Amino acid sequence: MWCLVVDFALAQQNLKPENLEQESSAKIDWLTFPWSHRNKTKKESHLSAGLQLKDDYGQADISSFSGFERHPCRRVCQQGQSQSCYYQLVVHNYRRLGPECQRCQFDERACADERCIYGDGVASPVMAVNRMVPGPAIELCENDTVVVDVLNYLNEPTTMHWHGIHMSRSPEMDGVPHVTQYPVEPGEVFRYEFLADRSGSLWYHSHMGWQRGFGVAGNLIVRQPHQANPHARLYDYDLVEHALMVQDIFYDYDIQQVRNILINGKGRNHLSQLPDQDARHRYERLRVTPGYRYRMRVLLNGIFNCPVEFSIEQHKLLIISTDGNDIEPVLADGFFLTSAERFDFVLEANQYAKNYWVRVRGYEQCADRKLYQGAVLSYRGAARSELPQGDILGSRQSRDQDEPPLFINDFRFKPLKNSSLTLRQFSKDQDVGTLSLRSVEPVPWPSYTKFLTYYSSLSTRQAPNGELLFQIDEISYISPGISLLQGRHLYKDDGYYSNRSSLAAQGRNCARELCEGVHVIRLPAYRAIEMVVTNHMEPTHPIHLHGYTFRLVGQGVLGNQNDLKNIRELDRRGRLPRLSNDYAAVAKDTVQVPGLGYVILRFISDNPGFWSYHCHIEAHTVQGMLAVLKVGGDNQIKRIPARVGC
Ligand SMILES: *[C@@H]1O[C@H](CO)[C@@H](O)[C@H](O)[C@H]1NC(C)=O
Ligand SMILES: *[C@@H]1O[C@H](CO)[C@@H](O)[C@H](O)[C@H]1NC(C)=O
Ligand SMILES: *[C@@H]1O[C@H](CO)[C@@H](O)[C@H](O)[C@H]1NC(C)=O
Ligand SMILES: [Cu+2]
Repeated sequence: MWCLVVDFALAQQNLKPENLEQESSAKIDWLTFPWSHRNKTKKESHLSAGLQLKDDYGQADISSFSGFERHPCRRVCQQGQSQSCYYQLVVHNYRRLGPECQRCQFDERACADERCIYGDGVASPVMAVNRMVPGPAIELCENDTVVVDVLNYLNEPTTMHWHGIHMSRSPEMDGVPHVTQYPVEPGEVFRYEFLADRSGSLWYHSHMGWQRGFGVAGNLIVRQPHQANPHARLYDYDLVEHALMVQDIFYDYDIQQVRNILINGKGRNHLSQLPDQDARHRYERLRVTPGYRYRMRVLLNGIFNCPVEFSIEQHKLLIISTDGNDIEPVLADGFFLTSAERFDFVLEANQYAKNYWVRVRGYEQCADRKLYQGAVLSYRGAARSELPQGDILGSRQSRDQDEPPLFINDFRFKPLKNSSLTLRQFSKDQDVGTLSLRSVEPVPWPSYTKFLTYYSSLSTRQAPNGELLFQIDEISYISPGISLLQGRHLYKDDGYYSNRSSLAAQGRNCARELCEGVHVIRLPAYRAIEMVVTNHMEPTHPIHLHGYTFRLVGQGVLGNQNDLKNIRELDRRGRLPRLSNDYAAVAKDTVQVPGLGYVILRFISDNPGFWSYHCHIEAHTVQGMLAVLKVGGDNQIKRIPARVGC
């Protein structure tokens, strides 16, 4: 039973929305519930007495709205000791700088207690998970069975995607509305049940509309037993407090404008003229003890076209993993992230024991607004509440003054100087491209493998009403009325799907006219697939593929826009070089397609199902930059009971 309709009586009993009403009195209209009990009058004293959440909730209820710090699945992972792990995620409307933040404004220590989402100190509606933005981190071990009840307290439908999990046994748990499931309506619970089929720094987020931008996202950390972890010896601690979610945010409902970047939901107020070191800002703090090495995880929950650069004052970062996939370590000064990308690094606390800035600088749309953000790396022994000296950004300097700084995954691609592309060494004067990273895990195919290549493109088109639509293969995605996976016996593919070839067969010229539809690309199952994705636009697009981890074997700039139309021909002429040896090609689930450039991805299509393939900039996904890969025939895809709705 995948789609549960909530037993309302039970849900109300367990979650006691009446209790929530106590602090969401009529004047707080942002905490609304589909089954709102607004007319129930509660004692006003609760409000004036401040927010005594702990008193107001019974023991059982606190767990419904808590983080998972004491969850039994948070443990040292051991071979063959997988567990079944249950979580409740309540997705609800909430507010940054809401009334529960009264004490936090004056006392930093009070902020966490009362589930205050302080943010940057600018009041704005958000969508929270268990009263948190970002939502609570889930920590698991590889092979655990995960059961998550997502309770939709919003007044709009939702779904949850488990970014990085392959869902190889449960394609119906991928969380894409009208692709792998029906949306979870307000007041409904949906039970996600899946195997943690790989390890790494993963995350969960809503796949519906702008909900990820409103805050519905959290870390999903899947660890391995010590013996299975190739980098285990490189660090002493792997703490969830050192997992950072960076997010670019909007204010109110103005989804047109990026207004700030936050780190774990906190940071300096960009609107204020206060200096970075002003004690009124609330920064995330990472505590370390001198002499130890810490694994840290950074993820960009990117909403706009806002790549970020990450570094830590006076420290080198030993980068060991990207998108949850271990790489041969690279010692760098920092790295860039585009939306949904992750890097894990080891920080050695080997500097003078004081406070240092963790620096995040925004580019593109974020640079237009000069957005940047900080967090504090705080050594034990340094003044606990003090802030580092100086400005957050300072200069982009290597710790080693004589050497130029080394940054990884820069989105500002320069056309390749050497088309033979055997550049595996990290030259000292050059930042390291993603393609130069090497996986510790060899590719799962032999070197003589022949790949089936699919050419795909990213572009924009103006709709007749002036709206700017984003496209894949010159088609803007339109969500179908049924869910593709569940409903696939209810329709005939050939009439229902649109793709480049089907539209061409209908005599449509998508290069000239606006093409929209349920964009489904068919790929055979259990084949070696290569996708060549070209970008006809100047900005970078981070492309994410569901259901698979792919290997990156080509990435670069082509420059000439007109040429991109003949991409197949260019490829034949060798203008799209691939790694000469893909043995250690870096494994990722999201990769940036450089502006006016291309990427080449390879994977074995051993996971039949309907897998979304889309740009991870929320604004672009919403405007049509999504397609679905239907991998395998109907008989190869797991049988899911057809339901027209839940
Ligand atoms: C998880 O399962 C896979 C496949 O059965 C196995 O190779 C791996 O060792 C398991 N990991 C753990 C931590 O038990
Ligand atoms: C460019 O590639 C050639 C091999 O085709 C190699 O000999 C040369 O050293 C490369 N140049 C650079 C700058 O790496
Ligand atoms: C395009 O869609 C048509 C109609 O559903 C289908 O027959 C064809 O296989 C699709 N082509 C590709 C490349 O996905
Ligand atoms: Cu995009």
